[in-house]
Amino acid sequence: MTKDIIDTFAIVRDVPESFRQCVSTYNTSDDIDTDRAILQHQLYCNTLSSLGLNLIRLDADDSLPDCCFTEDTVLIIDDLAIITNPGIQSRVAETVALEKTLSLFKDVSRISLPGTLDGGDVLKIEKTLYIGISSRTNAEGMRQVASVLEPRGYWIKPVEIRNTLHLKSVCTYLGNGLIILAEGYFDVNIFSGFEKIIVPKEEEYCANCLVVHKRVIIPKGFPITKALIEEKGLPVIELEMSEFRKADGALTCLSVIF
Ligand code: CIR
Repeated sequence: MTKDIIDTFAIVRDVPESFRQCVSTYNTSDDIDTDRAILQHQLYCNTLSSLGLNLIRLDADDSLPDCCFTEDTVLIIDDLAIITNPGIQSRVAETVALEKTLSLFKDVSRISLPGTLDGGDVLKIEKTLYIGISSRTNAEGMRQVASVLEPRGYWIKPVEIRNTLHLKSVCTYLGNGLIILAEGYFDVNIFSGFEKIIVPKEEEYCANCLVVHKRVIIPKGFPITKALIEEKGLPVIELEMSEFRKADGALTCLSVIF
């Protein structure tokens, strides 16, 4: 019998006043509304708390416009925090605060140049880490993760991705062998052994979902995908994510859960 390990903590970081200066490729005429982003972030935090997670809430840093996207800065695997080396220079200093906090809880290891890695490229399913090789994460970053985790019994599998920011921008794991993904961004045969929900083209943003204690949090406004998830018997919670979407961010990006 396998024992479920229950996630207890979520590290989040407040939205900085400088959020509008974040890195973004999102094509919109609609500027980011920072006040609305702060409100959406608060509702996100409230939701994680209401699902039983203890929040570790870090202060925003206005010199780091993307700092609310904590997922990219660290991988937490068992007793180890692997501090990443984000693949865009403006985000590298975000790791400092995360390392300071996590060193209170975990052993620490670091990805270093020439390796780069964003946490959004790492999809962990049981003992396997699928790592997106992307514009942010390179093969050397992946190799460094492998050198730390393979001796601990993990498997590392590269996934070449295209036309999207991160692997998890287009693919997340819902548990019990079920993956949700958008087609056309990587070779989906890598997940041949899994049951899949394929999101319709017009709802691709909903391929990034956040599972907390068997509830699936999805972005608001994607009714087809919502129904597809509910058909699998999974309870869904919707959250408005409009301002984070404009920043190329999604639900998993805003926390590190362990
Ligand atoms: C960036 O481009 O790095 C941020 N604006 C968005 C990061 C989103 N993070 C994620 O997908 N894990």
